[in-house]
Amino acid sequence: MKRISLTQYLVEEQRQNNTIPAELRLLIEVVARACKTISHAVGKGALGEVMGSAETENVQGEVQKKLDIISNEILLEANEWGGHLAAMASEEMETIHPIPNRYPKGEYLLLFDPLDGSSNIDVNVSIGTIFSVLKAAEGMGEPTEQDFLQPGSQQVAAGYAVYGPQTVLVLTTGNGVNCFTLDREMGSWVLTQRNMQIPAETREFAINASNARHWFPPVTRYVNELLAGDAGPRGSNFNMRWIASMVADVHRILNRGGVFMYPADAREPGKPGKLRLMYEANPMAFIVEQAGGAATNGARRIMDVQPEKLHQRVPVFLGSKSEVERVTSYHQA
Ligand code: AHM
Ligand code: MG
Repeated sequence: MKRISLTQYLVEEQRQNNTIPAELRLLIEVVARACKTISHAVGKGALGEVMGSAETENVQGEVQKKLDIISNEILLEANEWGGHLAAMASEEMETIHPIPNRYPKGEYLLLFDPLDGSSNIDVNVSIGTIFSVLKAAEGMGEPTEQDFLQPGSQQVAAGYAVYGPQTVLVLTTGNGVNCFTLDREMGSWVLTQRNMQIPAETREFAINASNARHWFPPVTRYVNELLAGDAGPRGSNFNMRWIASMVADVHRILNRGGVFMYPADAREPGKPGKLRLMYEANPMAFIVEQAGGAATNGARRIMDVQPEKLHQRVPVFLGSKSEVERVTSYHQA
């Protein structure tokens, strides 16, 4: 089988479909290279002195792991000097990171969750990196937080890496979804799945059921119907999976269908769900839609939500279209 590298894929895509300008191609390659470095650090585990807590808190008040901070640094350093970016924003940093004046500036904005699934780092369960690319407004001066507050529909690229038994990179530039596997010996990304499509029908769902007592009625109704199995209104048995790494749950759904939910619940009204719109929900929604699935916040398409804050949280329902449409319709009933 002829191996197609990430570089070759991007160059051909640029030539044939004109969807990837040269600067964006460079950006994606730099992010992919950073993910390779993160994968290496993650893979060292206890041998790399990278495990455990850094004893600091991020802007969300969550205790940071050493690998959260290392991954953030890797992405910042890799992307600073290439000339393709105006600024970056990260789940792990309070405010935006403009490109330092000593480097040339480009027209893109990069957002990332450097290491998603933090609770799984120390227990050797799959974790990953999620990223989203926006275009800076024309004639933008010194970048501000405001420049990042664009709805997900404005994304020009999004992707995630999973550091699991294999390291994979899943990418969209708005022309379908492709998966690349890291060849660890060669150090290169090889195209291994073209035009991924989420199966429309599914018998699998993902939700943290320990929060069931806090759920709002539409979620309770939907999950109860699934749990009722073939004797219930759905007339079919459903299986449940919850990895607690969104990257791994979404990757499973891209490959064999399913629905992923992190709803808002009654615990903290000011905190609608756990996942962040800009670093997690938007890029995953872009990928899922590009693979024929759907992603909503229960009321509307996630990518239509106008962001108000960089670190804003949003309820998430994503995956196979028919299931996402059903649970969304229960919110409107
Ligand atoms: P993180 O970015 O701090 O790792 O949090 C996001 C993660 C998701 O990957 C995952 O779906 C969710 O948190 C799991 O949350 P919980 O521990 O509440 O089940
Ligand atoms: Mg994270």
